[in-house]
Amino acid sequence: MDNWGYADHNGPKVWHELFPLANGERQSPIDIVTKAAIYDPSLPPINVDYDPSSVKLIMNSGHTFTVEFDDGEDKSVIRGGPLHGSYRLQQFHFHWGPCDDYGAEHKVDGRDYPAELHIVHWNAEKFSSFVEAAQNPDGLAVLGIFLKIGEHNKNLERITDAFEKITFKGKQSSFTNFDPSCLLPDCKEFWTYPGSLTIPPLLESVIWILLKEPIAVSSRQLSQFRSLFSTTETDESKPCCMEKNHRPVQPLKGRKVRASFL
Ligand code: B30
Ligand code: ZN
Repeated sequence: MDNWGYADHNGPKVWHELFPLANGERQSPIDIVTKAAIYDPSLPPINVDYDPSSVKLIMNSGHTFTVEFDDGEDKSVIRGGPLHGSYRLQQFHFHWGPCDDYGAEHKVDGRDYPAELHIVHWNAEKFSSFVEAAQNPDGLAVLGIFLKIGEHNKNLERITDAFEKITFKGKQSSFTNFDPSCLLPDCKEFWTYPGSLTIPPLLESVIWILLKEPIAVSSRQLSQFRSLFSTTETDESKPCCMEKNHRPVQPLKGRKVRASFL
């Protein structure tokens, strides 16, 4: 395997060759079996407190695009749910597939959604950097939101309008005044379970919080995601689009999924 990716020769099936954690005990994503989830009435509601001035830039990482935040102080945080204390917002990104039938990472009762938003936070009360947090079992909290096909999503326009500046891998562009809570659904009911990063190095440090209610985006908006390049502007190899970037579901291995709702 050269660099990891999502093609046959470097995709999720062979990640374990370089990242043995791929076969670990708390890997993500998973299929949420709703009947097996345990209702936990002691789970507080999720509380997001984001400052739109903390956003810094949008960039093409070659495997997705990320919108990144200034995480040098507690400007934007998430609290509540399964979390002890506050977790600081670092970035958000999406996963999608080659068509509108699948592309999310988590499933619900075997059902596929076409894409999934991940809002990534780290525990700055216990750890001094994202990198340190990512090496600890309670270091990261990722809020996951399913996307379904429906009406055009106005709140995504700021993001897709920036794509012309980040067409190729490695490109970045400044991004200002954006509050990702505008991308959340009205209902904040969630499932939660202990898992991992869904890309190498697949570290087992993520407390997953998955909202039950999806948000709607248009089919055209998802095709804009697929138009980004996973290659650099000057790549020797042939130009490639990011047509898919989702990891398949992984074994539960005895973990319990909790639900905030009955
Ligand atoms: S996920 O939500 O489990 N898909 C990272 C954060 C969350 C997830 C996956 C990865 C992460 O921060 N990775 C290390 C940082 N990245 C930069 C980035 O966010 O774009 C370095 C890298 O991998 O090259 Cu990708
Ligand atoms: Zn992700």
